[in-house]
Amino acid sequence: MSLSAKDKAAVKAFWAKVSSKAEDIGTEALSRMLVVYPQTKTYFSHWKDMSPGSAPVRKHGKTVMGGVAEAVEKIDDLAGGLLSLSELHAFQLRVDPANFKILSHNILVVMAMMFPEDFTPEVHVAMDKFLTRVALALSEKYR
Ligand code: HNI
Repeated sequence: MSLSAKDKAAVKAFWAKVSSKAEDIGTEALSRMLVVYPQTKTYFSHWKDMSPGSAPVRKHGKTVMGGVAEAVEKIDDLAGGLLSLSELHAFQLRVDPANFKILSHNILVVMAMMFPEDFTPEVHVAMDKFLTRVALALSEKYR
């Protein structure tokens, strides 16, 4: 399930269109993840407020999408490009890698919601494959 040249071009073009809204995408995706998959809340118990759109959710939504932006830049070598982020999640944060799939799904849902015109079937396939590869790259250091 590797990304074709066409997929990569579609990811880059879509990201160029939506990246100015990265903070909103991240906030909505994280908000939904915490509501729809409440088991993910355990990692954020140190936050004052985990409710949708709260200040820490917004701040972390922006941070996570910074990671996605980095992944778009490193699209030709995701495992290498996301290595230190993978190490951080594996050894320090100890996030169960099953959760990467869950957040990726939420990011995809929110992108479809926020950009229905640009989210064509081709973009859908490319972004789905890309986010799956990102989740896989983040899981790299777990074994
Ligand atoms: Ni994640 C911190 C990117 C999925 C829990 N995470 C970060 C940081 C980035 C990041 C960037 C900040 C790193 C730093 O400080 O150097 N995380 C990403 C990306 C994904 C992801 C790109 C997947 C698309 N993280 C997840 C998931 C969880 C998660 C699925 C848990 C459910 N991340 C964390 C936690 C922190 C974190 C916890 C520390 C934040 C804090 O406030 O303590």
